[in-house]
Amino acid sequence: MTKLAILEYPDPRLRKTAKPVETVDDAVRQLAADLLETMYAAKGVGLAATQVDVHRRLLVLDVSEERNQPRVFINPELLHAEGRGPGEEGCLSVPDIYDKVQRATHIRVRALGLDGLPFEIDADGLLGVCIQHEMDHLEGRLFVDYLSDLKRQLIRRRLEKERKNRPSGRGALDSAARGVAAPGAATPGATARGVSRPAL
Ligand code: K1U
Ligand code: ZN
Repeated sequence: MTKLAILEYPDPRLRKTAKPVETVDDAVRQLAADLLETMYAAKGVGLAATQVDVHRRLLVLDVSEERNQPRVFINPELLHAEGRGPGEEGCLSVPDIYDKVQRATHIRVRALGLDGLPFEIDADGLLGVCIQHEMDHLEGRLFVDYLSDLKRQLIRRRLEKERKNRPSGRGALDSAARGVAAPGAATPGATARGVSRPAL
């Protein structure tokens, strides 16, 4: 498994729309494993392929306290949404920023699992919020898009300033120094470990 580099706001690659996964094959299963490793290492509860510069419709989650219930959603579709309420959100691509976002309180989602078979799930609470947040990533949307222009501008400035003050000063591009594969390494090309992977 490979820990991948997570793109950070306002990187324009976070704005790409992901394409459907055509076949659930070993390359897709490897990507899911790498996303889970990356999510656990970053102490997140979810991660979308977009965040590691892979523009395919795949996301992973684990909202369990014990961190032992990984879930993988391939080509997720929102079948039903109802209710509306605020929830506190964070994002590994917008580090150390948390704010309230209004989302549907109950959702039903259909997706493919790692076996390529469809499943459906009803979700509310953190699981429901997290699925909606990750599905937004696949559309190139970020939770900060729901905040005011002023807040978004302040967040952008704060993150840019913090990135400049990092020892390397190169932010998400400095993957090798952080021991992670370069963004986009899961698409054709070499990772930081020099392993190339077939296109999805
Ligand atoms: O970057 C991501 O998409 C992952 C993100 C998922 C998420 C968490 C909470 C609400 C919506 C989406 C995170 O894991 S942020 C970090 C985190 O662990 C966390 C933040 C707030 C509440 C619970 C967990
Ligand atoms: Zn996010």
